[in-house]
Amino acid sequence: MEEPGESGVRVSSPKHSSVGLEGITESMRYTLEQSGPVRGAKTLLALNQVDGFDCPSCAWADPVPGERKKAEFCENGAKAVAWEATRKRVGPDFFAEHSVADLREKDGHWLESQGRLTEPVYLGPGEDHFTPITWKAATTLIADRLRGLADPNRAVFYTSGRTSNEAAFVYQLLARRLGTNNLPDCSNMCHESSGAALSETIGVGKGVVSLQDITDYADLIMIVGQNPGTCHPRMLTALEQAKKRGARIIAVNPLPEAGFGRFHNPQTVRGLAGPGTQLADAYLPIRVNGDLAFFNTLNRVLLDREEAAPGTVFDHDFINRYCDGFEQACEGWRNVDLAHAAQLSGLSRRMVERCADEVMAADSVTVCWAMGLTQHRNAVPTIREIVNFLLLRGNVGRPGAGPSPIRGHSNVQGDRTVGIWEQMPDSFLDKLRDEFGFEPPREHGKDTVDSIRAMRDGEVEVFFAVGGNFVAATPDTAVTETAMARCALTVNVATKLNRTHLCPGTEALLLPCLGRTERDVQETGEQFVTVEDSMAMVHASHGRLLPGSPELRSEVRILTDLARELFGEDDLDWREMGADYRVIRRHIEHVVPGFHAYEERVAQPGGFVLPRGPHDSRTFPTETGKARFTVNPPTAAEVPEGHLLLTTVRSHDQFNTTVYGLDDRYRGIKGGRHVVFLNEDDLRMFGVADGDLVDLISVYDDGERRARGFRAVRYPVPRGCAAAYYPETNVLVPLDSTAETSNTPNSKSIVIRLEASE
Ligand SMILES: Nc1nc2c(c(=O)[nH]1)N[C@H]1C(S)=C(S)[C@@H](COP(=O)(O)OP(=O)(O)OC[C@H]3O[C@@H](n4cnc5c(=O)[nH]c(N)nc54)[C@H](O)[C@@H]3O)O[C@H]1N2
Ligand SMILES: Nc1nc2c(c(=O)[nH]1)N[C@H]1C(S)=C(S)[C@@H](COP(=O)(O)OP(=O)(O)OC[C@H]3O[C@@H](n4cnc5c(=O)[nH]c(N)nc54)[C@H](O)[C@@H]3O)O[C@H]1N2
Ligand SMILES: [Mo]
Repeated sequence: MEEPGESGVRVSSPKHSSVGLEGITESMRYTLEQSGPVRGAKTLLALNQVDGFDCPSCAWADPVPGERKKAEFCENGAKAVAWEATRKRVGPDFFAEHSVADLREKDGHWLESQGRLTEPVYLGPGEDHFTPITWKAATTLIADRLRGLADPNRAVFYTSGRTSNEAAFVYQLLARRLGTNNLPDCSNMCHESSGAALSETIGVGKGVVSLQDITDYADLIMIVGQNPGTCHPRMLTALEQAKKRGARIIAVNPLPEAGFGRFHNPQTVRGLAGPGTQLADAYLPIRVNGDLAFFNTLNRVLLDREEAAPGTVFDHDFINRYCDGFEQACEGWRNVDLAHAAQLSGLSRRMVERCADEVMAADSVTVCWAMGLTQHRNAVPTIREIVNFLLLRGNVGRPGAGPSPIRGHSNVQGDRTVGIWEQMPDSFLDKLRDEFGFEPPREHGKDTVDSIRAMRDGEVEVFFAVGGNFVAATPDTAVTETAMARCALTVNVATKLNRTHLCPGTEALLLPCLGRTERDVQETGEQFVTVEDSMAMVHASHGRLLPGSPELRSEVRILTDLARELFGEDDLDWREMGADYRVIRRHIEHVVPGFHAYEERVAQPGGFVLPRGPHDSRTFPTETGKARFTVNPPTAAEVPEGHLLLTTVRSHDQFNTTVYGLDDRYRGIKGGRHVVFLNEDDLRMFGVADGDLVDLISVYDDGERRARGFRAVRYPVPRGCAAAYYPETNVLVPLDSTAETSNTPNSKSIVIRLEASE
């Protein structure tokens, strides 16, 4: 692949502070470049406002209406919006000029920089250029192919988390009406492990903490395996608010991320001109995948203290009344080999004791986490152990306390809520049956990894994606690309061209859709959509800009038109749903708990919050009706002598597979992404100098995989650990290396060795 401008990576020291003036100038530069001054300003000012659109970047929650700033966005939100609002276009001339084979030589950054897709295009068997096709012909073709399947399970329907509640609901309805639960989504690679651990232990598969819990109440906020400075920048403002009222913050991360240091709030003069606010009070440089060992040790230390002075550490009233499994869990902690656990975590007993002091001094503790925890073999036990930690001191269901997985894509949580999941519970499927009068399939569908396996094995013929970049985001790139090519038909609904579109099946369709910033006008007038953020707030998003091309269709409309073609006009009220999104919201209201009076409540400024039993009333809808302690003995990935454990991270200049630029300002990297961060002593031991080019070779049961030409960068990562950027490193992640229970790819626990590049 061509890597423009990657020859000259420049490295400087990592930063110890975040945002400030550079954050503002960066977002302005990118906005002006992409959208120009007028379109740019118009979009930025509507971003995250009550009557504007929801930021298409991360899922961080918005402040209550009265407390929003004029500019309620961050540098990365601004980039995401400018990316969508760009004036550049990929029209029919583009595809006439470039063959698919030519385009495959380009990297993702180049592909997306070409601009917005403008009209539907088709690639026929054996052809090498996409050519224009009408919406009608495209829809008929897909319906024909789907109808022709011997079994509906020979189709998979992938969703990326930008899809609105309305489009997602219609999409899952279409798949289930067809007869399949094959609804893999990006969540399978993201917070699936959180969902699995939380459902089992507290009965709700998502976070149960509100924004106010963090800003106004938490005494101690632990940020584990999450990089808020880059991935959830508006969280820094919330953390600053918390700090100002005296909250303490502990960061647990193998990399000392800039967002843990001094925060220069771009919204205030003091933030820009003054010394800023130091966010983290303590930083624990944990080894990659050392978190289960760390939380086991922390819980054991708390147990020892409780046993030394009974009744002073644990919240026995809470434990007795609301929990089960406590005694077995204590037994588990007594059996922990502390010396071994310290080896796995890389954290000394003293560090853990100090952390326990902070915990005991706090009346309320919130634990926030993201991908640093979810993408390991033992991710689910790790998160269960965090729940144990919180339960011990009653830190669930009171102000400022609880587990808070910080979600990624802006509506990934909402998509799940309205049915995008290959294993929705029977209660949902029953409601769907009652609402629409057909029997939905009950057999669980395929998640992302199983979909790839099925495509590889010739068991799937149609791959349909609403958004995302499947082949770049998923593991084992070579395997996935070959698997995709085995499909008879691949359909991608997208805003911009990406690698996945260039891995066509025998036939392929690329269907351009409206983005969230754009006006969506249907038969009954202008529509809005709704989304749910990380804190379970549901609110409206109104597009403001003129569509990037008159041919663009909304995701909802593309799907309802397909359903009409597929099932006929006498089937469900597809036509009405496409013409008026209120009809879809009414269906959601009937099917999904918590959406009563949807239309009225979402019209309120700021929207409404979905019920969260554990948070609101200490109700735990688990199997036993109680919050559950579990036993999760410490484990970590085994790393043979001479090998390292590689974690894959996002740079400051990307949104998942979308690469905005080649810099990672906070980590001191400029002009390239093929870098690997290594500890000084490891460099010495392997005889590699800072600046050398190395190949990364992953080692797994089924053989080795290689990623070539990474510049070694001396960096303060713990010994035995390494970090490099995703998605370039996905070639190294074996398809079969996944987390227990959640089947999430282990993309943050990759055993590698280094070789000098040729
Ligand atoms: N700008 C921007 N914003 C984004 C995204 C983006 O790509 N760019 N992506 C969105 C999405 S979909 C998601 S899911 C989120 C992702 O948000 P994050 O999870 O914050 O993003 P990652 O870069 O994957 O970083 C994981 C963090 O965990 C640390 N880490 C790695 N391994 C371990 C480990 O074993 N233990 C611990 N304790 N820490 C570890 C890394 O050093 C890093 O700081 O962000 C969302 N927001
Ligand atoms: N090694 C490694 N792999 C990972 C991760 C990791 O940390 N390490 N993280 C995982 C995580 S957390 C996630 S969430 C996945 C992300 O996986 P995906 O969600 O599949 O990937 P994205 O890069 O977010 O998708 C970007 C594409 O979405 C399309 N798009 C953008 N906006 C819209 C829209 O409004 N509508 C439609 N229809 N299309 C749109 C554009 O064409 C763009 O190219 O990757 C996972 N893969
Ligand atoms: Mo994600």
